[in-house]
Amino acid sequence: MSLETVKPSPGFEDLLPVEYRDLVKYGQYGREVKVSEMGKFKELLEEHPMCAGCAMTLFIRLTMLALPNPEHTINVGTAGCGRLAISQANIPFIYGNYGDTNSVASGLKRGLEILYPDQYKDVIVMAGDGGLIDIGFQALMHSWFRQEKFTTIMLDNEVYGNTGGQESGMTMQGQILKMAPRGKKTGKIDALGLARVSNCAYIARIAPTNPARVVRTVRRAILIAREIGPTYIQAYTSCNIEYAIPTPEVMQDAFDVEKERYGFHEEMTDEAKAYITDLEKKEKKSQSC
Ligand SMILES: Cc1ncc(C[n+]2csc(CCOP(=O)(O)OP(=O)(O)O)c2C)c(N)n1
Ligand code: SF4
Repeated sequence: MSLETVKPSPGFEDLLPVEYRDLVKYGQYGREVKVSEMGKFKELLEEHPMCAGCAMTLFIRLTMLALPNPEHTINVGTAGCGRLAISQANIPFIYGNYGDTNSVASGLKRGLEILYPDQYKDVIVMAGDGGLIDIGFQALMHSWFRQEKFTTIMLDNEVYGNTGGQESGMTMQGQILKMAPRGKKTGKIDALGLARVSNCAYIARIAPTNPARVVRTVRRAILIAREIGPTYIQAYTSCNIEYAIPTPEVMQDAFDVEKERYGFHEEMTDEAKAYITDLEKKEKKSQSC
């Protein structure tokens, strides 16, 4: 997809559904949007079938706002709750088999680089903690070892939400779940540490408590992946169903967990730092002109 394919052909505009026309006229394609503008433009993600109050949905919605070039972005997902929303957003979605996301994304990114040498095409994997750290572990690690230039976002709800509450490698030790009635025996896997020893160019841990920070973090990860190397974001996106968090308390839970053990953390290689600092400086300058 590109800006040209998004635009309706002359003469056909009136025949297209109003939702599509609005998306082209008032959407995100071809321009940057800010969190403060939410409600004043047509978002890439407007409908989803996820549970009421699910923090994962909020995070995905914010991720969509962060895309530097939605018309040149492809999302790779897989089985799990997140894909229910991601696949409904107005950017192309590829369903990798459960466990295959990072292999699919590797091939896709390489192919796009060959096909479009003059245009950045952003590839993002967004998948659950089970899909990435358990069943997709090998593909995840090897995409990092090979230094594949795309962003991996783990939607870390610390459980297999979509299949009714099994423990994952990211579940905390001792946690009792519907299908882990005796509590998890082993600790939470240090996925951030694994990303670090794999030389990921940019690594962040975040909870969806500060929308502008989510947008800035995702944007940085995507921009750094374009030029420098693999980037990884681990996002606390609670499962209010499996963790029995009442819907009105979902955000309070995010603040509490953030304070206790999921504080914002960002690190990057020196090369990534130099690149993003320069880029952000240039962007600021062009905005003030
Ligand atoms: C190869 C394979 N194994 C198992 C499944 C069944 N399955 C579908 S979703 C899922 C769990 C999803 O958990 P997670 O990846 O943590 O995402 P969440 O639903 O919690 O967002 C499983 C085991 C599958 N679809 N494919
Ligand atoms: S089961 Fe959990 S993670 Fe899945 S949509 Fe519902 S609240 Fe969200």
